[in-house]
Amino acid sequence: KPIAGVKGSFSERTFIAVKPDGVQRGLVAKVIARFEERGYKLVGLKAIVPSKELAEEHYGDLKSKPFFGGLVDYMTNGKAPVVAMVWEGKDVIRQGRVMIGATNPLDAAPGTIRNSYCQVIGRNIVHGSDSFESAEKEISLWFGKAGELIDWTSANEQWILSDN
Ligand code: IDP
Ligand code: MG
Repeated sequence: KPIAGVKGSFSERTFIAVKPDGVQRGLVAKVIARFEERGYKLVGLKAIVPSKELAEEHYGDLKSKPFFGGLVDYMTNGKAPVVAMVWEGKDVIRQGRVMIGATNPLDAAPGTIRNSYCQVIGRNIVHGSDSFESAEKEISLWFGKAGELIDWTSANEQWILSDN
């Protein structure tokens, strides 16, 4: 099966990260709670100061942007780690983006993570994969080593995922 699970199925997976500003501000538990309480399943979690190479690859599509250097420094300077996670469940890639809210926190809808906890685009505390292809790339980049993702069965599954 693909590393991001099967698109559209209960096994779909997304990469979510609390960025260093979110960790520094003590918001890790708040972000985790949003996903946990919705019934998504945590299948990978670690605190990591990413290498420059990892951050540059992660944000590869933004390489030409004027803020790229600052973005990579902010992610990698070690003033706080990134808390990297993989969450699994129905439509979790798209839902994760909706729960996080718009890139610019001032445009983020009320109730979203960015609306609730931040003000500016350069310190928007959280990352989420924006497509199935991004999820595949990002999960393998951050959790590529064997054994870093855990397959497990939630005892709550039948209560969260049954349609009848
Ligand atoms: P996303 O995080 O909502 O997917 P992207 O456009 O992929 O947004 O940008 C990745 C990250 O780059 C943003 O979350 C933000 O941290 C940073 N970023 C994007 N645009 C700007 C900007 O104009 N100034 C500073 N940082 C930016
Ligand atoms: Mg993005």
